[in-house]
Amino acid sequence: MLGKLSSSLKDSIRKIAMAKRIDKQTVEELVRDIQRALIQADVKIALVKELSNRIRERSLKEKLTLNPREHVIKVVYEELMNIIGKGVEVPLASQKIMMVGLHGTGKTSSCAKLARYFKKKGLKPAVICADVYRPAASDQLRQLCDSISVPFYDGADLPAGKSVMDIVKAGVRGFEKYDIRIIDTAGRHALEEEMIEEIREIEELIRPEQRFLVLDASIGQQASVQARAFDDAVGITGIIITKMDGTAKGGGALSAVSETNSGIAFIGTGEKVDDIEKFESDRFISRLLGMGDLKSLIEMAEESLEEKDVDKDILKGKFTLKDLYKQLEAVRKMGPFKKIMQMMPLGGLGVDLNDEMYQITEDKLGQFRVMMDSMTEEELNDPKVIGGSRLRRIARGSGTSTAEVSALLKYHRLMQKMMKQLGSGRGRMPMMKGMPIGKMMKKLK
Ligand SMILES: Nc1nc2c(ncn2[C@@H]2O[C@H](COP(=O)(O)OP(=O)(O)OP(=O)(O)O)[C@@H](O)[C@H]2O)c(=O)[nH]1
Ligand SMILES: [Mg+2]
Repeated sequence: MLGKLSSSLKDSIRKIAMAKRIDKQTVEELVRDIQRALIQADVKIALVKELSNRIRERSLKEKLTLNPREHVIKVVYEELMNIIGKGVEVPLASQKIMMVGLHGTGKTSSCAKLARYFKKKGLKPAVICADVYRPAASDQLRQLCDSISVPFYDGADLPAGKSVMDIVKAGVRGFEKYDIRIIDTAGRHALEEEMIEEIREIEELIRPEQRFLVLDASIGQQASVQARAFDDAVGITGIIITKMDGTAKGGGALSAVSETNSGIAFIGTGEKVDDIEKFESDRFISRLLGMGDLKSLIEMAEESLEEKDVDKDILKGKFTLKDLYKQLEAVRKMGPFKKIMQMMPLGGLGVDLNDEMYQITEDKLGQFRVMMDSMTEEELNDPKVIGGSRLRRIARGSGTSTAEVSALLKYHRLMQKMMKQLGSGRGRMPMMKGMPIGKMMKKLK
Protein backbone atom coordinates (compact mmCIF):
# COMPACT_ATOMS: atom_id res chain seq x y z
CA MET A 1 0.00 0.00 0.00
CA LEU A 2 1.36 3.40 -0.99
CA GLY A 3 4.65 1.66 -1.71
CA LYS A 4 6.44 4.58 -3.26
CA LEU A 5 5.42 7.14 -0.66
CA SER A 6 6.28 4.73 2.06
CA SER A 7 9.71 3.90 0.70
CA SER A 8 10.62 7.56 0.24
CA LEU A 9 9.48 8.43 3.73
CA LYS A 10 11.34 5.48 5.17
CA ASP A 11 14.50 6.66 3.44
CA SER A 12 14.20 10.13 4.89
CA ILE A 13 13.55 8.83 8.38
CA ARG A 14 16.51 6.53 8.12
CA LYS A 15 18.69 9.47 7.08
CA ILE A 16 17.62 11.36 10.18
CA ALA A 17 18.15 8.38 12.43
CA MET A 18 21.71 8.09 11.16
CA ALA A 19 22.57 11.78 10.95
CA LYS A 20 25.68 12.82 12.84
CA ARG A 21 23.89 15.82 14.21
CA ILE A 22 20.57 17.55 13.79
CA ASP A 23 21.03 21.06 12.51
CA LYS A 24 19.38 23.47 10.14
CA GLN A 25 20.82 21.72 7.14
CA THR A 26 19.71 18.20 8.08
CA VAL A 27 16.21 19.43 8.85
CA GLU A 28 16.07 21.33 5.57
CA GLU A 29 17.11 18.22 3.69
CA LEU A 30 14.51 16.16 5.51
CA VAL A 31 11.82 18.69 4.74
CA ARG A 32 12.74 18.64 1.08
CA ASP A 33 12.68 14.81 0.96
CA ILE A 34 9.30 14.70 2.62
CA GLN A 35 7.90 17.40 0.35
CA ARG A 36 8.95 15.47 -2.71
CA ALA A 37 7.41 12.26 -1.40
CA LEU A 38 4.11 13.86 -0.44
CA ILE A 39 3.74 15.81 -3.66
CA GLN A 40 4.35 12.66 -5.68
CA ALA A 41 1.63 10.97 -3.64
CA ASP A 42 -0.62 13.87 -4.69
CA VAL A 43 -1.08 15.54 -1.34
CA LYS A 44 -2.31 19.12 -1.76
CA ILE A 45 0.51 21.63 -2.07
CA ALA A 46 -0.94 23.94 0.55
CA LEU A 47 -0.95 21.12 3.08
CA VAL A 48 2.60 20.12 2.17
CA LYS A 49 3.75 23.70 2.67
CA GLU A 50 2.08 23.94 6.02
CA LEU A 51 3.58 20.65 7.13
CA SER A 52 7.05 21.73 5.96
CA ASN A 53 6.90 24.95 7.91
CA ARG A 54 5.80 23.21 11.03
CA ILE A 55 8.51 20.56 10.78
CA ARG A 56 11.14 23.27 10.32
CA GLU A 57 9.78 25.31 13.17
CA ARG A 58 9.25 22.50 15.65
CA SER A 59 12.37 20.48 14.88
CA LEU A 60 14.75 23.22 15.79
CA LYS A 61 12.91 25.48 18.17
CA GLU A 62 10.91 23.23 20.43
CA LYS A 63 12.27 22.31 23.79
CA LEU A 64 13.70 18.83 23.73
CA THR A 65 12.45 16.04 25.90
CA LEU A 66 13.97 13.35 23.70
CA ASN A 67 17.27 13.08 21.98
CA PRO A 68 17.37 15.36 18.92
CA ARG A 69 16.90 12.57 16.36
CA GLU A 70 13.91 11.10 18.13
CA HIS A 71 12.51 14.56 18.52
CA VAL A 72 12.61 15.22 14.78
CA ILE A 73 11.07 11.83 14.00
CA LYS A 74 8.33 12.48 16.51
CA VAL A 75 7.62 15.86 14.89
CA VAL A 76 7.34 14.26 11.44
CA TYR A 77 5.04 11.62 12.84
CA GLU A 78 2.78 14.14 14.53
CA GLU A 79 2.62 16.44 11.55
CA LEU A 80 1.65 13.59 9.24
CA MET A 81 -1.00 12.68 11.75
CA ASN A 82 -2.19 16.26 11.53
CA ILE A 83 -2.79 15.91 7.78
CA ILE A 84 -4.35 12.47 7.80
CA GLY A 85 -6.40 13.09 10.89
CA LYS A 86 -7.14 10.91 13.84
CA GLY A 87 -9.59 8.63 12.08
CA VAL A 88 -13.12 8.10 13.28
CA GLU A 89 -14.22 5.33 15.54
CA VAL A 90 -17.36 3.63 14.29
CA PRO A 91 -19.33 2.28 17.26
CA LEU A 92 -20.29 -1.37 17.34
CA ALA A 93 -23.92 -0.51 17.90
CA SER A 94 -27.25 -0.44 16.10
CA GLN A 95 -27.18 2.08 13.31
CA LYS A 96 -28.14 2.94 9.78
CA ILE A 97 -25.32 3.61 7.38
CA MET A 98 -25.78 5.46 4.12
CA MET A 99 -23.06 5.17 1.50
CA VAL A 100 -22.46 8.09 -0.84
CA GLY A 101 -19.89 8.78 -3.50
CA LEU A 102 -19.28 9.25 -7.20
CA HIS A 103 -19.61 6.53 -9.82
CA GLY A 104 -17.34 3.53 -9.49
CA THR A 105 -15.63 4.60 -6.29
CA GLY A 106 -16.47 1.32 -4.55
CA LYS A 107 -19.73 2.02 -2.70
CA THR A 108 -21.35 -1.28 -3.51
CA SER A 109 -18.27 -3.35 -2.71
CA SER A 110 -17.82 -1.41 0.51
CA CYS A 111 -21.43 -2.15 1.54
CA ALA A 112 -20.63 -5.84 1.47
CA LYS A 113 -17.25 -5.34 3.16
CA LEU A 114 -18.88 -3.38 5.97
CA ALA A 115 -21.65 -5.93 6.37
CA ARG A 116 -19.02 -8.61 6.73
CA TYR A 117 -17.01 -6.49 9.15
CA PHE A 118 -19.99 -5.97 11.47
CA LYS A 119 -21.09 -9.56 11.16
CA LYS A 120 -17.67 -10.69 12.32
CA LYS A 121 -18.19 -8.48 15.34
CA GLY A 122 -21.36 -10.35 16.20
CA LEU A 123 -23.84 -7.76 14.92
CA LYS A 124 -26.63 -8.48 12.46
CA PRO A 125 -26.27 -6.53 9.23
CA ALA A 126 -28.68 -6.15 6.30
CA VAL A 127 -28.20 -4.27 3.05
CA ILE A 128 -30.57 -2.15 0.96
CA CYS A 129 -29.93 -1.29 -2.67
CA ALA A 130 -31.11 2.22 -3.53
CA ASP A 131 -29.51 2.29 -6.97
CA VAL A 132 -32.29 2.02 -9.55
CA TYR A 133 -30.35 3.57 -12.39
CA ARG A 134 -27.72 1.02 -13.28
CA PRO A 135 -29.53 -2.17 -14.32
CA ALA A 136 -26.88 -4.50 -12.93
CA ALA A 137 -26.52 -2.65 -9.63
CA SER A 138 -28.96 -4.72 -7.68
CA ASP A 139 -27.64 -8.05 -9.05
CA GLN A 140 -24.10 -7.06 -8.11
CA LEU A 141 -25.07 -6.24 -4.55
CA ARG A 142 -27.31 -9.30 -4.23
CA GLN A 143 -24.46 -11.60 -5.26
CA LEU A 144 -22.08 -9.99 -2.81
CA CYS A 145 -24.63 -10.27 0.00
CA ASP A 146 -25.36 -13.89 -0.87
CA SER A 147 -21.68 -14.71 -0.70
CA ILE A 148 -21.52 -13.52 2.90
CA SER A 149 -25.03 -14.66 3.87
CA VAL A 150 -26.35 -11.18 4.57
CA PRO A 151 -30.01 -10.29 3.81
CA PHE A 152 -30.56 -7.96 0.93
CA TYR A 153 -33.48 -5.82 -0.28
CA ASP A 154 -33.99 -3.97 -3.56
CA GLY A 155 -37.73 -3.34 -3.60
CA ALA A 156 -38.40 -6.16 -6.07
CA ASP A 157 -41.74 -6.78 -4.32
CA LEU A 158 -42.94 -3.21 -4.78
CA PRO A 159 -45.28 -2.25 -7.64
CA ALA A 160 -43.90 -0.81 -10.88
CA GLY A 161 -43.22 2.88 -10.76
CA LYS A 162 -41.63 2.65 -7.32
CA SER A 163 -39.23 5.41 -6.43
CA VAL A 164 -35.88 5.28 -4.68
CA MET A 165 -37.61 6.64 -1.58
CA ASP A 166 -40.21 3.85 -1.67
CA ILE A 167 -37.43 1.25 -1.73
CA VAL A 168 -35.44 2.85 1.05
CA LYS A 169 -38.51 3.27 3.22
CA ALA A 170 -39.65 -0.33 2.75
CA GLY A 171 -36.13 -1.68 3.23
CA VAL A 172 -35.42 0.20 6.42
CA ARG A 173 -38.76 -0.85 7.83
CA GLY A 174 -38.44 -4.47 6.72
CA PHE A 175 -35.01 -4.76 8.31
CA GLU A 176 -36.06 -3.09 11.55
CA LYS A 177 -34.80 -6.05 13.59
CA TYR A 178 -31.30 -5.83 12.17
CA ASP A 179 -28.52 -4.02 14.01
CA ILE A 180 -26.78 -2.56 11.02
CA ARG A 181 -28.76 -1.36 8.04
CA ILE A 182 -26.57 -0.34 5.14
CA ILE A 183 -28.01 1.68 2.27
CA ASP A 184 -26.15 1.66 -1.03
CA THR A 185 -26.87 4.66 -3.23
CA ALA A 186 -26.33 5.33 -6.92
CA GLY A 187 -23.18 6.99 -8.15
CA ARG A 188 -22.91 9.61 -10.88
CA HIS A 189 -20.07 10.60 -13.12
CA ALA A 190 -19.88 14.07 -11.69
CA LEU A 191 -21.24 16.08 -8.83
CA GLU A 192 -24.70 16.68 -10.30
CA GLU A 193 -27.41 18.52 -8.45
CA GLU A 194 -29.83 15.64 -9.10
CA MET A 195 -27.73 13.10 -7.25
CA ILE A 196 -27.00 15.45 -4.41
CA GLU A 197 -30.72 16.14 -4.13
CA GLU A 198 -31.46 12.42 -4.00
CA ILE A 199 -29.02 11.62 -1.22
CA ARG A 200 -30.31 14.64 0.68
CA GLU A 201 -33.83 13.27 0.43
CA ILE A 202 -32.75 9.80 1.57
CA GLU A 203 -30.93 11.39 4.45
CA GLU A 204 -34.00 13.34 5.50
CA LEU A 205 -36.22 10.30 5.13
CA ILE A 206 -34.29 7.86 7.27
CA ARG A 207 -31.84 10.01 9.25
CA PRO A 208 -28.96 7.53 9.09
CA GLU A 209 -26.53 7.78 12.01
CA GLN A 210 -23.65 7.34 9.59
CA ARG A 211 -23.13 9.01 6.24
CA PHE A 212 -20.05 7.41 4.76
CA LEU A 213 -18.32 8.99 1.81
CA VAL A 214 -16.56 6.50 -0.43
CA LEU A 215 -13.49 7.94 -2.14
CA ASP A 216 -11.35 6.21 -4.72
CA ALA A 217 -7.71 6.61 -3.68
CA SER A 218 -6.53 6.84 -7.27
CA ILE A 219 -8.26 10.16 -7.98
CA GLY A 220 -5.69 12.07 -5.96
CA GLN A 221 -6.45 15.66 -5.14
CA GLN A 222 -9.85 15.56 -6.81
CA ALA A 223 -10.92 13.90 -3.59
CA SER A 224 -11.02 17.27 -1.84
CA VAL A 225 -13.70 18.68 -4.11
CA GLN A 226 -15.86 15.61 -3.63
CA ALA A 227 -15.37 15.57 0.10
CA ARG A 228 -16.46 19.17 0.40
CA ALA A 229 -19.55 18.74 -1.81
CA PHE A 230 -20.80 15.63 -0.04
CA ASP A 231 -20.07 17.07 3.36
CA ASP A 232 -22.09 20.18 2.48
CA ALA A 233 -24.97 18.02 1.28
CA VAL A 234 -25.39 15.46 4.03
CA GLY A 235 -22.68 16.00 6.63
CA ILE A 236 -20.15 13.21 6.26
CA THR A 237 -19.51 11.18 9.42
CA GLY A 238 -16.75 8.98 8.06
CA ILE A 239 -14.70 8.39 4.94
CA ILE A 240 -13.91 5.09 3.31
CA ILE A 241 -10.93 5.25 1.00
CA THR A 242 -10.95 2.40 -1.48
CA LYS A 243 -8.35 0.99 -3.88
CA MET A 244 -5.47 1.85 -1.60
CA ASP A 245 -3.89 -1.32 -2.96
CA GLY A 246 -3.50 0.00 -6.47
CA THR A 247 -2.28 3.57 -6.46
CA ALA A 248 0.64 5.79 -5.67
CA LYS A 249 -1.61 8.84 -5.44
CA GLY A 250 -3.46 7.88 -2.28
CA GLY A 251 -2.10 10.91 -0.48
CA GLY A 252 -4.71 13.08 -2.18
CA ALA A 253 -7.62 11.10 -0.79
CA LEU A 254 -5.97 10.69 2.59
CA SER A 255 -5.55 14.40 2.98
CA ALA A 256 -9.08 15.16 1.76
CA VAL A 257 -10.31 14.58 5.29
CA SER A 258 -9.31 18.11 6.11
CA GLU A 259 -12.26 19.26 3.94
CA THR A 260 -14.79 17.62 6.23
CA ASN A 261 -15.47 17.60 9.92
CA SER A 262 -14.98 13.88 10.06
CA GLY A 263 -12.13 11.48 9.45
CA ILE A 264 -11.19 8.25 7.74
CA ALA A 265 -13.13 5.29 9.09
CA PHE A 266 -12.01 2.43 6.85
CA ILE A 267 -9.70 1.73 3.96
CA GLY A 268 -10.30 -0.72 1.15
CA THR A 269 -7.28 -2.71 0.13
CA GLY A 270 -8.57 -5.06 -2.55
CA GLU A 271 -11.57 -6.41 -4.42
CA LYS A 272 -12.57 -9.17 -2.04
CA VAL A 273 -15.13 -8.75 0.76
CA ASP A 274 -12.46 -9.18 3.39
CA ASP A 275 -10.25 -6.47 1.94
CA ILE A 276 -11.19 -3.75 4.40
CA GLU A 277 -9.30 -2.36 7.35
CA LYS A 278 -10.49 -0.26 10.20
CA PHE A 279 -8.44 2.90 9.94
CA GLU A 280 -6.16 3.73 12.82
CA SER A 281 -3.97 6.63 11.93
CA ASP A 282 -1.14 5.96 14.36
CA ARG A 283 -0.75 2.45 13.08
CA PHE A 284 -1.10 3.61 9.51
CA ILE A 285 1.58 6.26 9.83
CA SER A 286 3.92 3.93 11.67
CA ARG A 287 3.57 1.53 8.80
CA LEU A 288 4.07 4.30 6.27
CA LEU A 289 7.26 5.38 7.97
CA GLY A 290 8.40 1.79 8.06
CA MET A 291 8.69 1.76 11.79
CA GLY A 292 6.05 -0.49 13.20
CA ASP A 293 7.51 0.25 16.53
CA LEU A 294 8.12 3.95 16.07
CA LYS A 295 5.39 5.12 18.35
CA SER A 296 6.25 2.61 21.03
CA LEU A 297 9.88 3.54 20.78
CA ILE A 298 9.04 7.17 21.25
CA GLU A 299 6.75 6.36 24.13
CA MET A 300 9.40 4.21 25.67
CA ALA A 301 11.88 7.02 25.45
CA GLU A 302 9.40 9.38 27.03
CA GLU A 303 8.29 7.11 29.79
CA SER A 304 11.72 5.72 30.54
CA LEU A 305 11.94 2.41 32.26
CA GLU A 306 10.67 3.50 35.60
CA GLU A 307 8.21 1.38 37.44
CA LYS A 308 4.78 2.35 36.27
CA ASP A 309 1.47 2.48 37.99
CA VAL A 310 -0.20 -0.67 36.95
CA ASP A 311 -3.91 -0.67 36.48
CA LYS A 312 -5.22 -1.90 39.78
CA ASP A 313 -8.09 -3.79 38.21
CA ILE A 314 -5.65 -5.85 36.21
CA LEU A 315 -3.78 -6.90 39.29
CA LYS A 316 -7.00 -7.86 40.98
CA GLY A 317 -7.41 -10.40 38.23
CA LYS A 318 -9.71 -8.32 36.07
CA PHE A 319 -7.51 -8.88 33.09
CA THR A 320 -9.76 -8.99 30.02
CA LEU A 321 -9.01 -10.22 26.54
CA LYS A 322 -8.90 -6.56 25.59
CA ASP A 323 -6.06 -6.01 28.02
CA LEU A 324 -4.29 -8.98 26.54
CA TYR A 325 -4.91 -7.56 23.09
CA LYS A 326 -3.41 -4.24 24.13
CA GLN A 327 -0.45 -6.01 25.53
CA LEU A 328 0.13 -8.04 22.40
CA GLU A 329 -0.21 -4.89 20.32
CA ALA A 330 2.36 -3.08 22.40
CA VAL A 331 4.73 -5.99 22.13
CA ARG A 332 4.20 -6.37 18.42
CA LYS A 333 4.93 -2.70 17.89
CA MET A 334 8.04 -2.82 19.98
CA GLY A 335 9.62 -5.44 17.79
CA PRO A 336 11.72 -8.46 18.64
CA PHE A 337 11.02 -9.99 22.00
CA LYS A 338 14.52 -10.61 22.98
CA LYS A 339 15.40 -6.97 22.79
CA ILE A 340 12.49 -5.97 24.99
CA MET A 341 13.07 -8.70 27.50
CA GLN A 342 16.66 -7.69 27.81
CA MET A 343 15.66 -4.19 28.67
CA MET A 344 13.65 -5.26 31.65
CA PRO A 345 14.88 -5.92 35.13
CA LEU A 346 13.31 -9.32 35.54
CA GLY A 347 15.56 -10.81 38.14
CA GLY A 348 13.44 -9.58 40.99
CA LEU A 349 10.49 -11.48 39.67
CA GLY A 350 12.27 -14.77 39.78
CA VAL A 351 11.77 -15.17 36.05
CA ASP A 352 14.51 -17.16 34.47
CA LEU A 353 14.76 -16.36 30.83
CA ASN A 354 16.29 -18.76 28.41
CA ASP A 355 16.39 -18.55 24.66
CA GLU A 356 13.45 -20.81 24.09
CA MET A 357 11.15 -18.29 25.64
CA TYR A 358 11.92 -15.75 23.02
CA GLN A 359 10.64 -17.93 20.29
CA ILE A 360 7.11 -16.69 20.19
CA THR A 361 6.60 -15.77 16.58
CA GLU A 362 5.06 -12.76 14.97
CA ASP A 363 2.74 -15.21 13.20
CA LYS A 364 1.31 -16.45 16.43
CA LEU A 365 0.68 -12.92 17.63
CA GLY A 366 -0.87 -12.04 14.30
CA GLN A 367 -3.21 -15.00 14.54
CA PHE A 368 -4.31 -13.99 18.03
CA ARG A 369 -5.06 -10.54 16.77
CA VAL A 370 -7.22 -11.81 13.93
CA MET A 371 -9.18 -13.98 16.32
CA MET A 372 -9.77 -11.07 18.66
CA ASP A 373 -10.88 -8.96 15.72
CA SER A 374 -13.68 -11.46 15.22
CA MET A 375 -14.94 -11.14 18.77
CA THR A 376 -17.61 -8.83 20.11
CA GLU A 377 -17.03 -6.25 22.81
CA GLU A 378 -18.81 -8.47 25.29
CA GLU A 379 -16.58 -11.41 24.49
CA LEU A 380 -13.44 -9.34 24.70
CA ASN A 381 -14.42 -7.98 28.08
CA ASP A 382 -15.62 -11.25 29.50
CA PRO A 383 -14.29 -14.27 27.62
CA LYS A 384 -16.18 -16.58 29.94
CA VAL A 385 -19.28 -16.04 27.81
CA ILE A 386 -17.62 -17.79 24.88
CA GLY A 387 -19.31 -21.15 24.58
CA GLY A 388 -19.41 -23.70 21.78
CA SER A 389 -21.36 -21.75 19.16
CA ARG A 390 -19.46 -18.52 19.76
CA LEU A 391 -16.24 -20.44 19.57
CA ARG A 392 -17.24 -21.75 16.17
CA ARG A 393 -18.31 -18.31 14.97
CA ILE A 394 -15.00 -16.76 16.03
CA ALA A 395 -13.04 -19.55 14.39
CA ARG A 396 -15.02 -19.13 11.19
CA GLY A 397 -14.73 -15.34 11.22
CA SER A 398 -10.99 -15.45 11.67
CA GLY A 399 -10.24 -18.38 9.40
CA THR A 400 -8.84 -20.42 12.27
CA SER A 401 -9.95 -23.56 14.05
CA THR A 402 -11.85 -23.88 17.32
CA ALA A 403 -8.78 -25.52 18.80
CA GLU A 404 -6.75 -22.44 18.00
CA VAL A 405 -9.35 -20.12 19.52
CA SER A 406 -9.42 -22.34 22.60
CA ALA A 407 -5.65 -22.06 22.84
CA LEU A 408 -5.97 -18.28 22.90
CA LEU A 409 -8.58 -18.46 25.65
CA LYS A 410 -6.38 -20.79 27.62
CA TYR A 411 -3.45 -18.43 27.18
CA HIS A 412 -5.62 -15.59 28.41
CA ARG A 413 -6.67 -17.55 31.50
CA LEU A 414 -3.05 -18.29 32.32
CA MET A 415 -2.12 -14.66 31.92
CA GLN A 416 -5.04 -13.60 34.05
CA LYS A 417 -3.92 -15.95 36.77
CA MET A 418 -0.40 -14.70 36.59
CA MET A 419 -1.53 -11.08 36.80
CA LYS A 420 -3.51 -11.90 39.89
CA GLN A 421 -0.51 -13.54 41.47
CA LEU A 422 1.61 -10.55 40.67
CA GLY A 423 -1.04 -8.29 42.13
CA SER A 424 -1.22 -10.10 45.40
CA GLY A 425 2.45 -10.89 45.61
CA ARG A 426 5.68 -9.05 45.60
CA GLY A 427 4.36 -5.91 44.06
CA ARG A 428 7.28 -4.96 41.88
CA MET A 429 6.05 -5.07 38.35
CA PRO A 430 8.29 -3.21 35.96
CA MET A 431 7.17 -2.64 32.39
CA MET A 432 3.84 -4.38 32.22
CA LYS A 433 3.77 -4.16 28.50
CA GLY A 434 5.53 -7.26 27.38
CA MET A 435 6.92 -9.06 30.33
CA PRO A 436 4.83 -12.11 31.08
CA ILE A 437 4.37 -13.26 27.53
CA GLY A 438 7.55 -15.24 27.10
CA LYS A 439 6.85 -17.27 30.17
CA MET A 440 3.25 -17.91 29.30
CA MET A 441 4.05 -18.89 25.76
CA LYS A 442 6.37 -21.49 27.10
CA LYS A 443 3.63 -22.93 29.24
CA LEU A 444 1.42 -23.16 26.19
CA LYS A 445 3.76 -25.39 24.29
N1 LIG B 1 -8.42 -3.08 -6.05
C1 LIG B 1 -9.53 -2.66 -5.46
N2 LIG B 1 -10.66 -2.60 -6.16
C2 LIG B 1 -11.78 -2.16 -5.55
C3 LIG B 1 -11.78 -1.75 -4.17
N3 LIG B 1 -13.04 -1.37 -3.87
C4 LIG B 1 -13.77 -1.53 -4.99
N4 LIG B 1 -13.03 -2.01 -6.02
C5 LIG B 1 -13.45 -2.29 -7.40
O1 LIG B 1 -13.89 -1.10 -8.00
C6 LIG B 1 -14.93 -1.36 -8.93
C7 LIG B 1 -16.14 -0.50 -8.65
O2 LIG B 1 -16.66 -0.86 -7.39
P1 LIG B 1 -18.20 -0.71 -7.00
O3 LIG B 1 -18.33 -1.17 -5.62
O4 LIG B 1 -19.07 -1.31 -8.01
O5 LIG B 1 -18.34 0.85 -7.05
P2 LIG B 1 -19.67 1.74 -6.90
O6 LIG B 1 -19.25 2.98 -6.23
O7 LIG B 1 -20.74 0.96 -6.27
O8 LIG B 1 -20.02 2.03 -8.41
P3 LIG B 1 -21.42 2.60 -8.99
O9 LIG B 1 -22.52 1.88 -8.28
O10 LIG B 1 -21.37 2.29 -10.42
O11 LIG B 1 -21.40 4.05 -8.72
C8 LIG B 1 -15.23 -2.86 -8.81
O12 LIG B 1 -14.57 -3.52 -9.85
C9 LIG B 1 -14.62 -3.22 -7.48
O13 LIG B 1 -14.21 -4.57 -7.42
C10 LIG B 1 -10.53 -1.81 -3.45
O14 LIG B 1 -10.42 -1.46 -2.27
N5 LIG B 1 -9.46 -2.26 -4.14
MG1 LIG C 1 -22.68 0.61 -6.83
